[in-house]
Amino acid sequence: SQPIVILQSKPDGTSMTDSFAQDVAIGLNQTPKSLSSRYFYDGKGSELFQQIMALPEYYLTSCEFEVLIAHKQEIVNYFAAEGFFHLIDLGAGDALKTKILLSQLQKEQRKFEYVPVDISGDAMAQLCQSLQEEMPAVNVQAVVGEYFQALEWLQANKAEQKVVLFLGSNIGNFKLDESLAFLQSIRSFLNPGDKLLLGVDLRKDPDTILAAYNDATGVTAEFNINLLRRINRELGGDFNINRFRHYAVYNPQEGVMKSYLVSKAHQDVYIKDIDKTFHFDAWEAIHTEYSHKYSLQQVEEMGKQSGFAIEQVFQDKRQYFADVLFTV
Ligand code: AVJ
Repeated sequence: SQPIVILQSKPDGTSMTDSFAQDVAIGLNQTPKSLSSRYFYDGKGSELFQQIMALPEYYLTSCEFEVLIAHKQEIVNYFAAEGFFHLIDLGAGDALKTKILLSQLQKEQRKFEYVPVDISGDAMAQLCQSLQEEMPAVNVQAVVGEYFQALEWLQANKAEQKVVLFLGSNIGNFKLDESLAFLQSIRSFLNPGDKLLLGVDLRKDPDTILAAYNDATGVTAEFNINLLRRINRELGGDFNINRFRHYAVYNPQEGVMKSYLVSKAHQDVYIKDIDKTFHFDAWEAIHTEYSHKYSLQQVEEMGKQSGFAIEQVFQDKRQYFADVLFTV
């Protein structure tokens, strides 16, 4: 069988490109304007995100590495004790962190299939190739698609034993009600004994959080602005990217980092594929991303409200980050 399944179309039959154009048209027509962070991850965006993960300011990745390396043995001990299971990795990306668990599972000669899911086809192709080279014995079934398509995959394989990974604080991109709905829908496709390992960024000094989204070298700014470049490339937009700037701000009461693209001048932008001109006032902002930070009580409560119980919490030494193991 092919190692990569590409789920290109949405349930209503429209393609991903159609929905990108549609979502951009809707988002830029709204007041206030917004674009979804799910569109950050084209080939260039995935590459930029890999650079972000290597930044000294972006503590999330090194903290989660620390957690997984320190606790890999204990973590995989909780995974489906007997028999074959599917390890479903939502938003796998380059899967550098997951590879820590994969090599531990391999070392213990556990029987499983690895199912990485990501919206970036480039990322999944690269991942399949690197796994083929580094861990040829691991069975891989990559899925290129959005989270809801991963949920369909879960539904189709409902009877199997499953461990779902949702690492890297990817859940932080959802609004709070969406994250609950998403966890509930994962839960509905799991059986007693199945697990969810959820990576969450914890609340901490606001300056530490702020710096992670305003790095000195400007990679995060480039990552945000790439969304406008992508609209230019794929939808025939004429954004002058020099006339927009990255702005990211943390709200310590809501525990959320909000990222924006701010128009530095009064300007009009034409997007050919939408055949529309969008007007920007000077200093008008497009909201592009939420990155939620949680308290452990909040995480426990989210789990409870979606039918999960905490089995164990794994943390780094500074307690910046947590990988929370939930069980059904
Ligand atoms: C991949 C969603 C976890 O929100 O921290 C990094 C993406 N945005 N820098 C995050 C991101 C800006 C990241 N997640």
